[in-house]
Amino acid sequence: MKIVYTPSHLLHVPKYEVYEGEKSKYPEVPERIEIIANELRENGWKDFVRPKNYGLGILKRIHRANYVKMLRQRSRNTSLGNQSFPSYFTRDTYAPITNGTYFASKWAVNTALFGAELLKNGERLVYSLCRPPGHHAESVAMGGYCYFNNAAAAAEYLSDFGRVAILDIDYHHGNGTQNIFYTRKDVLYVSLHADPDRKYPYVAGFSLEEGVGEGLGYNKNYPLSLKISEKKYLRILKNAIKDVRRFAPDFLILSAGFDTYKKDPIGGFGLDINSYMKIGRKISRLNLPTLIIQEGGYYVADLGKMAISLIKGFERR
Ligand code: Q9C
Ligand code: ZN
Repeated sequence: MKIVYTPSHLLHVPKYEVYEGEKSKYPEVPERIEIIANELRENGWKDFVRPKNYGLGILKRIHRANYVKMLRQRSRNTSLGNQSFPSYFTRDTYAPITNGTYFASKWAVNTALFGAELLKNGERLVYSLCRPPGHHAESVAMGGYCYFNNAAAAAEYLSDFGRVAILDIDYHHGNGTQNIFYTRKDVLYVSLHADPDRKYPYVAGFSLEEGVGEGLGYNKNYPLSLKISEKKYLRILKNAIKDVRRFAPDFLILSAGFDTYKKDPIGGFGLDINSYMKIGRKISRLNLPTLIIQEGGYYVADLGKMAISLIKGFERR
């Protein structure tokens, strides 16, 4: 398995998020990716590759040009050590812009695109260590620690070469990814996530959201109870996997968030480290070229263990 990694994400370090008007510690920290990368390396996964630069072509197929330009300019105009929030272009107060945000976000997209190109060229399993995460980023809006939608960029790239399914197992619904592909039938979006009636992003992720126009039937949401057990989770995952199989895609993109872990400070279903191996194994039985895109996960100390568990599930069939 190839692992796509770049240190560019280290330049994106927001100081705080704003919650109900109060500042609080920013959970989406650089250590998240560093821990995963280090533990993979120490445990024998040594095939690390650096992404190349893909420019703005694919990015502008999923985000509007003025949004991309806004993030570039705003990042440049935010001095080191400061952060700001754009008014029109955000959904919430969880995605502050720092000086390095545009740079890091663009390279997170390059990290996803490099993984996508590897799949196109015949790789069976690739892990793109994207940071910042992407699945909350919509065409013209950042939010939920996300700026550019990495998984959507990879899907857009691969959609030129075949049918693409995105399976999103982050704790939160990927409103951005859903939104970007909502009218399309060549990219399937399937998500398991905490019930949006109770959890972020609150306004999307309900089961009645099934796509629109040509895209009707190509969007599937599984909102879950906040205290769901591993057993029940795996049962619903099985249904999601069936949706993917029925679609018969050429490529699978797995939006992988580890905030479903029972100790996660933001999310937390009844899942343990070992659950990710079971999840990986089930998904691997689809036998599809698969690109794993890193999304959330905030119990930093155990992120490496969760990543290794997931990959073991994929590699031992
Ligand atoms: N502290 C991802 O996992 N909720 N984003 C903040 C108040 C925002 C999560 C709650 C959650 C965003 C990629
Ligand atoms: Zn999440």
